[in-house]
Amino acid sequence: MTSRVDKDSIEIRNNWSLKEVEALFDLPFNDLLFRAQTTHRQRFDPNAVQVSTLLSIKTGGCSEDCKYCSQSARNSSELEREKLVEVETVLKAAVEAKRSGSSRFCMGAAWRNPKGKDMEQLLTMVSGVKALGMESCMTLGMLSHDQAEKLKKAGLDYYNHNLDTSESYYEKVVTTRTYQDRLDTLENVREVGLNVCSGGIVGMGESRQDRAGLLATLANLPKQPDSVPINRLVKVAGTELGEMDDLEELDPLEFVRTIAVARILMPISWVRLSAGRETMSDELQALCYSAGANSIFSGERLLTTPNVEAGSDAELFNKLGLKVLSGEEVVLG
Ligand code: SAM
Ligand code: DTB
Ligand code: SF4
Repeated sequence: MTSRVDKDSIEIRNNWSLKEVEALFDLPFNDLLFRAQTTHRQRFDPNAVQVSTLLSIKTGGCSEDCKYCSQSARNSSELEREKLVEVETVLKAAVEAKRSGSSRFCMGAAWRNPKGKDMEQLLTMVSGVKALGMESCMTLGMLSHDQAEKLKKAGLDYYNHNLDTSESYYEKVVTTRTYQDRLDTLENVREVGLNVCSGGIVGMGESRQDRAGLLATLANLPKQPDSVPINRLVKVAGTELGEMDDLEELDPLEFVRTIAVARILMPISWVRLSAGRETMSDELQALCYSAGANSIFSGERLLTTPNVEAGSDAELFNKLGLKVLSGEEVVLG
């Protein structure tokens, strides 16, 4: 299958060539934004944003060598290693997230993959969040088919597993698991009927062609991810990328182009402005919303790094006339 038409007659293609995607990146900025906005309005209310909250349920001491990550045991960041947190603590945080307007609660663990002994506790977290009437998401590293099935049965809605970058740039960023390992996890997640959340990081020194490659791979998956987080690298002291003095922040307009191309390629996916918002101006975020981003992480913390200050999203949403979608309004494509 190379393309399908969804219930609203929106064409969803999974045969994007790298050249076609690069050509989108190369469009004059206004033409690119016009196309992204036109696509966005086919399916979504352009003035509405879905909000998720993140909680780190197992912090630090990770065996993997992701060069951006504060939680890798192989870097020299100051992060304290912690155990898997208690279910009660997780549910308290979920109640608070719901009260502050989040429709999805995302739990992240610094693991290569979950161990058998942790599964019971994870499944109880999922059913607890579900009972609160929130959507649940987990990101626990690589997942077997059997683990994915158990999480699905417990009521998990989404699984987040990022491709991070293009296949060719990948080895510069992670060596302890392959690109194919990541694709295999996405397949296991998809096969059991969990919604897929998958995106990547930009600003790691990759080229425009790599950004195009990442987005083409995501769009060409057998089913496009339901959510696509686009992270801008947060330079964390002690990590390899954080210590690279000559690594400059990605040009803000190139970041907007990346959002716009993601929107055009994946017309019915939630495109999430993820890590890196702390250092984005209101103007840059506003451009991202008009390029088709329609989801964010709220709260003052991501997993281990700061997010935006309390109240600043509400203030910006007010200025832009954006509304936060309630759980009932968040419908899948
Ligand atoms: N350990 C699991 C894994 O790697 O799949 C889940 C947690 S991991 C922190 C989730 C994602 O956060 C990564 O795949 C990466 O895309 C993003 N991320 C981590 N550190 C980041 C940073 N410093 N800047 C931007 N994004 C980051
Ligand atoms: C994703 O793509 N971004 C979130 C979520 N999925 C789990 C994580 C961002 C982490 C940023 C660095 C930190 O706070 O440790
Ligand atoms: Fe571990 Fe995930 Fe961080 Fe990689 S991104 S070091 S797998 S926590």
